[in-house]
Amino acid sequence: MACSALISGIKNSLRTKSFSFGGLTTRCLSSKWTLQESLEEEDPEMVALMRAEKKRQVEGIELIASENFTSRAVLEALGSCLHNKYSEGYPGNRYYGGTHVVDQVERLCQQRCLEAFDLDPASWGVNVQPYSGSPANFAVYTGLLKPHDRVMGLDLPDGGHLTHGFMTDTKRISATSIFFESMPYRLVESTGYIDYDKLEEHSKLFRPRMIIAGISCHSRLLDYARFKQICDGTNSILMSDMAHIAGLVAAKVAPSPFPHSDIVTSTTHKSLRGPRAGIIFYRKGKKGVDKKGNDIMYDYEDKINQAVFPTLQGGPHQHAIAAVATTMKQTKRPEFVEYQKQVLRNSQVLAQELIDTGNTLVSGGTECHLMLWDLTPRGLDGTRVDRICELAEISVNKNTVPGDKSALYPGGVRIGLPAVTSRGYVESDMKIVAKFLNEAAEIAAEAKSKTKTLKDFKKFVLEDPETTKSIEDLRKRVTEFASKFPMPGIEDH
Ligand code: DSN
Repeated sequence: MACSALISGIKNSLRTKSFSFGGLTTRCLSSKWTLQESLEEEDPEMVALMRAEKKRQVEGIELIASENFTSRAVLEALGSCLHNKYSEGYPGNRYYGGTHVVDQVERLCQQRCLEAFDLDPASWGVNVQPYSGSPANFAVYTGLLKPHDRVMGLDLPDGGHLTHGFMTDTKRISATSIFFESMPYRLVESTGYIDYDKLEEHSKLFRPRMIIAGISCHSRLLDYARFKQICDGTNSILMSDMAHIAGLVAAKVAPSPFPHSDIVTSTTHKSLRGPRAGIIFYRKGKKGVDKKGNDIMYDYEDKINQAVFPTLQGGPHQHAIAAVATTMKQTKRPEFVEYQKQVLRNSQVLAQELIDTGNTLVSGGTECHLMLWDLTPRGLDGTRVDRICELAEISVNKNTVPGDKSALYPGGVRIGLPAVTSRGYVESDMKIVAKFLNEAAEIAAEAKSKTKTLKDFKKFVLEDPETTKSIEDLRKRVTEFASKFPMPGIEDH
């Protein structure tokens, strides 16, 4: 039977409650529920929420530095039949039957990940199964460290990520600090740049097994060569977490961590603009030669793969793996490279506009897709400005600035350009965005001057007639401006 005839036979028989294969007629689904119902028919309540979120995304200005608007192609891969398949194990060695197709999906994804970053398959391998960035990082620690081994990562209040070992004076927050011993490195408070000298000095005392080069909120490019030199001094593994800048790296508009790192982890949904997923690159092949002249080989591959499955995860999400493969293919388009360049141009212009209008950015500017706006010189804080921005449909996130005493009341907001650039914002739009941000800060300052506590402030901005009018006026202009730009992806999803 031709494929199309088979499909149309199945469709017809589903409507008539039964279908037939080789003469065997099977009653399988009731006439009322065919599993062909649209989401609209099946779950209108959820569709209403999705429409509300879509409207928010279309009408708002999305400046969360880690977010992006992925393509229709990626969303289609995520919504595909690959979602249905279990495939514990790795291509060619699975614990379930029926995996010959998803084996090809996963191999294609691995190949494209290596190609996206110009990596030689003899020297680098990649695991594409981590569900996202945090599981990817923890898989590296699980595979390459013993419990209580020591790690050093950028402190979270200074711009590092939770998974890089975050703990406070009284509590071990991240699992990285619970199961391993973590000591942070920090910024030079006066400059906002990473204090590599202190990292080097402390690494000689702490002797970490691993040093993590990665950021969640830092607007300067990392000096991977310096990290490597510090690691060499203590025989530490260098793991680079390039989640934020992976798209810039793939487009070769930011320095690559690969030449200096032993391991590179990433998410795929930030500047890369793919699905929510994680990936781990590891060195393989020859590492060097011992004193007797014998080759020393990297031993990361089995350890990483074992850590991802079966130690930490179960079945890989093949629909996400397919979407990662599509994303990696997209990195080879000239338009992708142009997009990443535009992200950088937008970031430069917005930073300069903010500075020119009297604002302070940590480190005095940016070299990447994000910046950290220090509101303390304006007598403000991240929480208040974030709240006004949110009411005006501008999404940013409150963030600590160097010298902050509490992560609960941070002094700044993080601003990133990947998402709006995917919608087509260019340099001239950045001037308008800067104006909106300044207006939000002015409203926050006015409301702060009329209230005592943060609780009072939050109530006041919802109730005070003059303030609500100012916010509504700003919100109207923001939504009118943002709605003009196209939205990638699937209309109505
Ligand atoms: N939540 C991401 C970020 O904002 O940087 C990291 O996991």
